[in-house]
Amino acid sequence: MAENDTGGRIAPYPNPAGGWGALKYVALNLVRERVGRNSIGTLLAQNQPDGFDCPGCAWPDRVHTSTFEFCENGVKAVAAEATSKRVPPEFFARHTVTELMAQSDFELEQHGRLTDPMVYDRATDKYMPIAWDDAFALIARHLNALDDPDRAAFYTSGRASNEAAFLYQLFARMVGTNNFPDCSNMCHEATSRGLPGTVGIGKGTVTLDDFDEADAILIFGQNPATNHPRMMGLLRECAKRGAAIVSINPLKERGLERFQDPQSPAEMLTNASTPISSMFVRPRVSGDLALIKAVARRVLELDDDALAGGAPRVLDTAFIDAHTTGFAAFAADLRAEDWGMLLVESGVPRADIERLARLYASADRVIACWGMGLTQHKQSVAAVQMLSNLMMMRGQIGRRGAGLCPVRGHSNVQGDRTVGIEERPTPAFLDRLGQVFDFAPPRHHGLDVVATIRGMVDGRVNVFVGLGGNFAAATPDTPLTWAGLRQCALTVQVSTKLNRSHLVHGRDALILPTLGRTEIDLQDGVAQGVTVEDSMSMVHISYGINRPASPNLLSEIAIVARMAHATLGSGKVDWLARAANYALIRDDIEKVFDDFYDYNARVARPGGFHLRVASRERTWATPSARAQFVVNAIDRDTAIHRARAIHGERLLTMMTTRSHDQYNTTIYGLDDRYRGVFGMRRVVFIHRDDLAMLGLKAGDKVDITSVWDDGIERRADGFLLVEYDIPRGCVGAYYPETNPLVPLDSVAVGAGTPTSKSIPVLLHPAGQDLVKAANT
Ligand SMILES: Nc1nc2c(c(=O)[nH]1)N[C@H]1C(S)=C(S)[C@@H](COP(=O)(O)OP(=O)(O)OC[C@H]3O[C@@H](n4cnc5c(=O)[nH]c(N)nc54)[C@H](O)[C@@H]3O)O[C@H]1N2
Ligand SMILES: Nc1nc2c(c(=O)[nH]1)N[C@H]1C(S)=C(S)[C@@H](COP(=O)(O)OP(=O)(O)OC[C@H]3O[C@@H](n4cnc5c(=O)[nH]c(N)nc54)[C@H](O)[C@@H]3O)O[C@H]1N2
Ligand SMILES: [Mo]
Repeated sequence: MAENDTGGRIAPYPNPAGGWGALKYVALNLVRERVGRNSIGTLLAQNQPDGFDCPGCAWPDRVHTSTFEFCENGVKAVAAEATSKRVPPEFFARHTVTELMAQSDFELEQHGRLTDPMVYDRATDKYMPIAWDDAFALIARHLNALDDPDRAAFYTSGRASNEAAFLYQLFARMVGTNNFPDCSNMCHEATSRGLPGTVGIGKGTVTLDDFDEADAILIFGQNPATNHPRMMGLLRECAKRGAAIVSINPLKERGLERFQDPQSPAEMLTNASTPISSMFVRPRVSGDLALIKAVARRVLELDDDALAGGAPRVLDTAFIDAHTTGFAAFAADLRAEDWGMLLVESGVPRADIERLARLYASADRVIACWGMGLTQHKQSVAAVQMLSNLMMMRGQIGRRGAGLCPVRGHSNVQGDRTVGIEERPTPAFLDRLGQVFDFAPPRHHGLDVVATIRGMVDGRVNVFVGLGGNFAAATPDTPLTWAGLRQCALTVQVSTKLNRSHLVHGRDALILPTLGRTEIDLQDGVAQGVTVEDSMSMVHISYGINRPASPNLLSEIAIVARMAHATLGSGKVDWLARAANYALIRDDIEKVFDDFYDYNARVARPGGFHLRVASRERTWATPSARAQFVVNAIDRDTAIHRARAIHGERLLTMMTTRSHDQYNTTIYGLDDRYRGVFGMRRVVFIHRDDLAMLGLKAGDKVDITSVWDDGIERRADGFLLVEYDIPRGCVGAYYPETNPLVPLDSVAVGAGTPTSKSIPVLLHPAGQDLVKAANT
């Protein structure tokens, strides 16, 4: 056990994930947020037929039709919204923005819910109250003054409902831009850009029922016990009935080792737990493309053996012949690959590759899941496509019990993209939108997150509107991003809680407080529901049940509608009518997207409906109308390779992940108990031999710099070293503290995702003169 000077503690956690530990933390959170007894009923309405969709994550649930499903981190997300703490105008009167900047993200979150619209006042460096109409007039003035609509950017975070997101994209396109940076650009973009090239659509192909029949479940780069806890109950069922679960992750995450189900009285009373993964494959950070390629190569060779020995084929040749193109070139590329290189690049011992290949080749039905461990690297698009190739080799797509399962983050991030939050819209979509609303949408592509930041820094983008999220903290290259935001003429944040993005602002700045999903949304006296699409393409309706945090909140839809009305008038679209009745927006969505036929009727059914995913039906929306095997070479000239050539083994590859007590940039608490970290966040997980190699020891403080070729020094200071079971040459730390280290231009090829899970870094004893150190 190690103590640090701020009272933090490192102590391995002996218990399984879930269980009594989870219940204890739930109680702690309800107390911390001072959630009143009356609101505790809220928790029971989570994911119920007449309740709200959990704002925690995008994992689907069967409980829209059955019983309450317990989820520790879902409770935290709900408690954070249902908190009785408030940030009223008097709070802003007491603090300048400069003062608030000195507070940590954790402290900012603790103040509670925003209650009134606020405008920044330069003279006092404080936010002052503003009437809603005046706020909308200010936005309209800025937008209408732009010489080019592309000087505005409209950010979306994935909690926005389908209705809010649809209205928002319509508004921005009527203003004249496709600048839609969104959280997805930093998240599953490699999935959304990679899968269309192989199976025709950038979504998963499985539903929950498929898990009941899968023989093997491969989990790449995902930490479900923390980030998708409702997935754990399902994995436990799968493990219990004998399905093989494989964790492919540099870390042995606790939840993938053992899980105690808080819903199982037997496990809770006897303090028993269920082992989850039967196999751990541990690539080095960013080694997945090489690993998957190596497995695919072995599957090909196992098929050669079968063919030679007269045994049943390993490849699903019927599927390959009837449904795919490109197999010959793909197989030739695999055969030409150098084994030594695959072993080095993946970091996985040959025996583990062999075990994984044999397991995959012998399982009848396989589901492949993946999270951020696969998507936040330079070659993420290639890795997603290679996984899709591997699954296609054995026809594991589009049949029961098998398929692709990207596990999304924000509860409606998938739905937002479905309804048009897309900086690269298709011509067909634009045609339809233009027809339905009688206008000419802009045709040229817009800016994603990284390009928006670049645009702000260059002074091209100078109005920023954020529909939720925390752009200033979630994005890479923090000092550069902040400089970009600060040169904006106007920044607008539609938010529920105080965050960094309110403090790093443009010359004019607005905070527009909004209802959360747990709150009753009355329009014209009628409670309105909003719809969301989960990670498995189920669309359902969500009704809030709590009293709004303040009488002066507007719904996101009302905010978008009134912003649009003030900017564009209501000649073409009756914005305010839509804000008064959200069913009208669902009618609009139905007119623009065929798959939403009978939207209002179908969403009224318990559990909602499944949005068609063509690849699930083995219909391939690719140019060839077939699933396409794609050849992807392994890039051996990445920033990490180049930096290692200069710095040798001192160069480490850093992944940035979530702790157990945070929701992205929202920090609920300072513990990450499954990884044994308590009361602190500035830690670096590192292998014992790397500590020795660097002449450092656990408990030492280090400053971190990243290596990039533009001569800018990027650093994050004062991190405690924690000896950890992590592959050599790799280190781990938490986000967002480490975002200053991610170079803006370091992105996934073909997706633009910041490479926040493969940052080349050097560690220096804290306080050392880094320029001198780098030269020694
Ligand atoms: N409680 C809670 N729930 C959340 C969130 C939250 O912050 N808190 N965030 C939401 C959002 S937006 C998202 S996107 C999801 C994120 O959920 P996850 O995808 O689970 O995200 P992370 O915690 O960032 O990282 C996941 C895993 O990737 C592994 N990893 C790192 N590098 C590599 C690699 O190179 N290869 C492989 N194979 N693995 C690697 C890490 O060890 C870690 O276990 O969760 C959503 N749900
Ligand atoms: N280094 C590094 N960077 C990363 C990642 C990483 O793994 N490593 N992960 C990336 C990923 S996967 C993602 S998705 C992004 C997340 O990026 P964002 O989505 O921008 O960030 P969040 O932290 O989820 O946003 C939190 C804020 O949203 C507001 N909010 C909460 N609920 C609501 C609501 O109902 N309505 C509105 N209008 N506002 C609300 C609150 O004010 C809160 O402060 O970060 C990315 N950045
Ligand atoms: Mo995400």
